[in-house]
Amino acid sequence: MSKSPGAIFDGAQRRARWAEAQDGPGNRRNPRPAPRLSRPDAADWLLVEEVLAGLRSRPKRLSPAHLYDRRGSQLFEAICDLPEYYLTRTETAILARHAAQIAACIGPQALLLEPGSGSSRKTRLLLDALADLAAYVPVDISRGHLLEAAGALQAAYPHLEVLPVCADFTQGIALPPTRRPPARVAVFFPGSTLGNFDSSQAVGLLERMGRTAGAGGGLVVGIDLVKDPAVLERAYNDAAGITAAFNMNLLARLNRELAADFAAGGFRHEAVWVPAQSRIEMHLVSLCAQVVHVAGERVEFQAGERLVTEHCHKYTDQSFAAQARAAGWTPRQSWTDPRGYFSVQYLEKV
Ligand code: AVJ
Repeated sequence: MSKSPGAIFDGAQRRARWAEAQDGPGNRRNPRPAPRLSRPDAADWLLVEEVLAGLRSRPKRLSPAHLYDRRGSQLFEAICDLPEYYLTRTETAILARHAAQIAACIGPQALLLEPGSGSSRKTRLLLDALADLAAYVPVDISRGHLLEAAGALQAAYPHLEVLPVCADFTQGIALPPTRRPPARVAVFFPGSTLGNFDSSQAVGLLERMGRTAGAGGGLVVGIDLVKDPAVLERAYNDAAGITAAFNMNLLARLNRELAADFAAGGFRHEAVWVPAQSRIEMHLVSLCAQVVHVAGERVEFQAGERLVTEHCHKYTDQSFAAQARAAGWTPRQSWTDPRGYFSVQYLEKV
């Protein structure tokens, strides 16, 4: 990189400034090399406040974001390979089959931003079709997982600028400075993660993504479609019990990180299709009347009481288009699989 004396910031300085702004004053004395991560403790702070608020609400509820600590992220990876969990396989097949068309929608020299990037496995299908990407920005709340995935990706795509951001993407994302100015920003939001958000939250999230992408920005989003309830319920009640372990891991995490004392075996996993809301609901059902302590607070459970841990909304093309339009996005193109199980949509912010 050439240093022009007149320039206020070169790339490295801009990057350091950005990282500092993301990290906040508490971390200024502890500089680390770029790429930097935003707000290392933000997730912990959110955890206490959100968990206690959720346990005081009726029904008791926890944000599905808390399912994804390191162990939870590993279990989710295992879920993706389950025979019953058709979502990942189906979406991957759609992306593989239509990558060239999707890349053509995104256009040249884009910055590709992926909220909740996890292992970035599906991203590679797009990266292979997007030869001249300005940069790839994976955003994930699980720091170790994010860094591992970003490192592997950087090794596989040495010429691509990979800029990982550790953050809760629901809080909005500040774009890191890139070496090459992007022609546009395209948000990649696969996996039906959008389905975790209730309708008004989903609209808010899509709006924030629209603000991040800006006018002319793009959105590639994967949504799971409404189908036979038996197929849906099987996908969240797998025979091997991995989804149950994923759900139950939340309690182990609370025990570990919030000094909670959930008894092993005090709850069971349940996943039910709720047609009126067009969603699968994942619950932890209390097996007996019990008292649990979480971060110093006493929490009572009745026998059979449900703690809601996740909502997984299923869409039709129409219901999704209505939500996207409400958030200022215009649907441009969509792709599905032969069974019509899953849909990948391209939208534009005009
Ligand atoms: C990652 C939110 C898309 O809703 O299918 C999988 C999470 N939960 N099995 C989904 C999940 C239980 C998954 N998403």
